[in-house]
Amino acid sequence: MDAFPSGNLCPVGGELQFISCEAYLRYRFVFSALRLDSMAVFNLKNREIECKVVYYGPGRCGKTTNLEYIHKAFKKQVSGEMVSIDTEGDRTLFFDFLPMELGKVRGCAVRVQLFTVPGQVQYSSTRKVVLRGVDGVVFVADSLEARREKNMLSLKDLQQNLKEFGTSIFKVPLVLQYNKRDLAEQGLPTMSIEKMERELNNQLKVPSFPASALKGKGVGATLQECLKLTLRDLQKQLKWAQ
Ligand SMILES: Nc1nc2c(ncn2[C@@H]2O[C@H](COP(=O)(O)OP(=O)(O)O)[C@@H](O)[C@H]2O)c(=O)[nH]1
Ligand SMILES: [Mg+2]
Repeated sequence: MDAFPSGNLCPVGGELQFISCEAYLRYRFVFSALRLDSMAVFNLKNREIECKVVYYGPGRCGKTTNLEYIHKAFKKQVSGEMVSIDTEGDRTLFFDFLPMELGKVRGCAVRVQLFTVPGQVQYSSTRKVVLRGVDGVVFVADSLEARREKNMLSLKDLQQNLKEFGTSIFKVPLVLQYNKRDLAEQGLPTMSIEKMERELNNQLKVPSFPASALKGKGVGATLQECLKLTLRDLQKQLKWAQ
């Protein structure tokens, strides 16, 4: 993938498309941050670890809004600009990227890269590129009743993609976020937490959080839990704490 064609042609959702110069430059920058191997980068000598957390979920469920809030609210930990690669207004056609530094964990400097995937069904290959080498996943589900099926399809898609990478949705550090809880207050038809738990988390049984990313509610708690699980998993895999 390093050798994508020069000029403004970029592989968008598996197809080559023309994008603006600016979007192309941002694409190149973020692409260099995407890890294409299969594990967190661990520099034993400098005692540094760099891991990757991906926000997954159907289109328009609020993944970009989560990252935007994190960018604003966790200034101390955010170590660079949020880069959003999109070409059509507010819809993420590629992905968003936000780097963070968590400070030292058990003697190791921990850096985290947050990514979002484009949720729309047709961007399946972009989702796979972003998901490769993932260390932890936040699955954002939309509480709107009308998005019920889209949530389930997207969770299935995540399961399938992880399987293709030789891992499993039951093994990867994962948390669920039930987003847009505020819409119920506006009288819009939303699903109850119990229903979402039953439909999305019955087998997974992972931590889940109600949220309103637009208002920042539940965003920090979701990320914190995902980072906790991710770091615990990496500690086990890399044995860095011993
Ligand atoms: N009411 C409400 N709207 C939200 C919330 N989170 C996101 N949105 C809106 O939903 C739309 C899609 O959000 P976006 O973050 O772009 O979704 P993405 O496709 O998953 O990245 C935008 O108009 C957001 O403002 C929320 O918690 N409550
Ligand atoms: Mg987006």
